[in-house]
Amino acid sequence: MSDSEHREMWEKLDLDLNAHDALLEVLGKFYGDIFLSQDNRLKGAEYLDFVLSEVHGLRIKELQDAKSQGRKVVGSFCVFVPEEITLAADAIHVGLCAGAEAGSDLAEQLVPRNTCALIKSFIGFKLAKLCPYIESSDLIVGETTCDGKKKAYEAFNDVTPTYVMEVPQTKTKAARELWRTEILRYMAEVEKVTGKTITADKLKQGIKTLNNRRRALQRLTALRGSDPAPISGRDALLINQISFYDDPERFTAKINELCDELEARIAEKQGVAPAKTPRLLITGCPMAVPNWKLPFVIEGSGAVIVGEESCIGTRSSRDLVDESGETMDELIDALADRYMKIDCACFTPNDERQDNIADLAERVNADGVIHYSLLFCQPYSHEALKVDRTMQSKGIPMLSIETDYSMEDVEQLKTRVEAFVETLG
Ligand code: BJ8
Repeated sequence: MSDSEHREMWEKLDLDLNAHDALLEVLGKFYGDIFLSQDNRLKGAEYLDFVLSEVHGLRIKELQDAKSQGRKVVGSFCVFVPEEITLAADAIHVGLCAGAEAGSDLAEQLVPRNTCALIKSFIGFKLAKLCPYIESSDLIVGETTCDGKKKAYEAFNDVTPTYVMEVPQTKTKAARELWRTEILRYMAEVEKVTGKTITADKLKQGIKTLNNRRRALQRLTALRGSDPAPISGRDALLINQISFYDDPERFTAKINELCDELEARIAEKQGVAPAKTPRLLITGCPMAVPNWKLPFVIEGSGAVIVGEESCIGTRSSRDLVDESGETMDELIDALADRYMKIDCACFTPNDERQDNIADLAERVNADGVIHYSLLFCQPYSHEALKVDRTMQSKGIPMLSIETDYSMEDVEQLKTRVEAFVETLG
């Protein structure tokens, strides 16, 4: 696509072209410094570079082309929204979580200052007219997870209609029933927006497509257990981030190719850092595009990241949906069961997350854990204390970090992370 075609498309989406140009310029520079500067990158990273370079270009064009053929676009903010239902209605599902500070000052007109950066970011991107994904969405789906998001969707609904799913806060039988009902309610909404009837066959196909995407990501997670680490944490995070934007079938094929390359690397004992480099697992809040600050700091401090226990990480790929059901009832049950396994810190109690982190730390051979909470995120800040105790009991050192999207604390973070990495050496 030429520059003028890009601009014409963005103009039609009513983006603020000047602000959008400035955003893309900063992002391009960031991307170069953080990703393209890496040594020993995989050949498969060309796919990542291409998708990111076209994240506001060709991918948006694909969405517009699909819309002109009558397909709908659904945008969501949380891994609780069952994408299988969206696919079963032949719609396209994209993640809307934003990981940049742009527009945050505008967001503070709608939500309090002491709201986490992730929430301010998605509101800010809408108010500042910066996000072509929000502008392409025919249905925007929120969810009742943390209090910050719940209240933010009320305010957001005044700006753009937002459909909200009720996510339970416990894992009781009654909570599971509520969630099953919510899946059916979402299905009815998607059918209304798309004008399509979701059949059991279509749903089963959607489940298979997304399970295959999860399997490719599970394969990647397993390969990262090797020493030397065959892929950087930055590139692995980028893969997880792209999984929320790109076409699921194309993504799965590309990540499986990349995993083939990783296997060959592992067989030759090659890696992105020498064997015995301190290996860190990141756990906590999701890191939405382009939130790459902490991984950049960590991997610039002599460590390599070998796993991400977060929604933009193993939480979204760990559990598959049972594919054996044939009837609509069986398939909806399978979806309800799978989604109720998500161990978001918004649940109480949420003990399975402790076990899942310990299990992942063991599988990827982590020497240490960095718990990452966004400032003002109550659920994850609370659980950081618990994760620390769990890690202590396993003899795995942990560093707890609270930060936001600003670059002001980068030097301070570097000092803390370097000191932590030294203790692991
Ligand atoms: S399932 S983690 S994607 S809710 S950082 S907005 S929790 S104050 S993002 Fe999440 Fe779904 Fe849970 Fe995953 Fe609130 Fe915390 Fe902000 Fe957060």
